[in-house]
Amino acid sequence: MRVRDVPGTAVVKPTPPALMEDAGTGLDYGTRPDRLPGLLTPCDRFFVRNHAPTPRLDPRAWTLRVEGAGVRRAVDYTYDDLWHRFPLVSVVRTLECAGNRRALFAAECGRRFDGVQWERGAIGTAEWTGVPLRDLLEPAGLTGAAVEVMPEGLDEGRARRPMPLAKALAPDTLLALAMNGEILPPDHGFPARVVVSGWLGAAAIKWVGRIEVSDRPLRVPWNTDDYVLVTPGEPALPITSTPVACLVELPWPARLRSGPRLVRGRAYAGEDRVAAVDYRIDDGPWRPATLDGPDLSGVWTRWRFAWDPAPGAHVVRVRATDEHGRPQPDATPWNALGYCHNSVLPHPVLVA
Ligand SMILES: Nc1nc2c(c(=O)[nH]1)N[C@H]1C(S)=C(S)[C@@H](COP(=O)(O)O)O[C@H]1N2
Ligand SMILES: [Mo]
Repeated sequence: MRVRDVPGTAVVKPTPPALMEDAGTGLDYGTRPDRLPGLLTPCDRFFVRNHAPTPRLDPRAWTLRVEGAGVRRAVDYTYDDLWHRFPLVSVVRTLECAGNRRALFAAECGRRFDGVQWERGAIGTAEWTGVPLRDLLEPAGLTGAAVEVMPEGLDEGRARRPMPLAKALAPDTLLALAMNGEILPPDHGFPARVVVSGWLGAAAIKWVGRIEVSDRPLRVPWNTDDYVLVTPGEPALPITSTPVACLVELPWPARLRSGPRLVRGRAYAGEDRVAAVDYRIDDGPWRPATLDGPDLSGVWTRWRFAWDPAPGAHVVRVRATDEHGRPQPDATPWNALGYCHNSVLPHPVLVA
């Protein structure tokens, strides 16, 4: 229930260019890849993807309702209930927008895609603290007919995206109340947002006010029209886990001083683990980078390699491979909405 109709602000937190890249919509900001201090992305620079302005919700009047044909009774929770009636768990999980790198996908295929023109910054990792979704569903009495679980947001447009019951019951599917040890910031879903380990960002519904448990598969815009892979002659495929890719912690293009240095970055493979990261300088051989962990699904892993570049223009390529032996491709198969781009990127580096 939306209680106090204070008009939303497009994005509440400051989004200075020193930390964030403006995606040009007024609602969406990426994290600058060269401003990542540690494993976790601090809240002040975590990317924001808003389909509508950030709503300002009053936690004293906010309630969460669990209902639907897949439960015996509807249950309402207050903000206080969430904090005090359940054991809270904390998990570190990465969130990546399925449209991350769309602008680079367009450059690769030579044609523009509709949608937010993301560079590389629509990905971040936080420690999320909250209540496992299964603990919130249980008091409503799941029936044997329950099939899908669909959190719904209180923003304009009521963002919603269903998941199968099994994913909703996974111990690391949470209704998060805090992010990196702080009360969830308004832009990231205060008072409560869902975290769905390894899945595209769109499943991580912010400003949740209702959770529907259905007795049949649900079709909503976010699994029919958006957040689907559309290719000619094929049925639209809803995106769940995102494919292996990596992020180099350098601006694009990068300008470096000569002299030995470490090149650092992260690799992420959605619900899969990252098995290896290799790098290549110009036309040189592929060599293994060092993985610094963590070695977990649903979380990016850090990697590094040492480089002592000669002055001049260079191209650095980094390629991650997931635990099933699938490497990042040289080119991503085209899909109409420009999702899930994970090609190896030719990173331009100019060394003075
Ligand atoms: N209610 C609501 N939830 C939402 C969205 C939204 O616009 N409204 N955007 C989704 C998308 S597409 C992404 S990628 C993530 C972004 O989360 P963040 O803004 O906390 O980084 O939130 C998801 N949850
Ligand atoms: Mo997204």
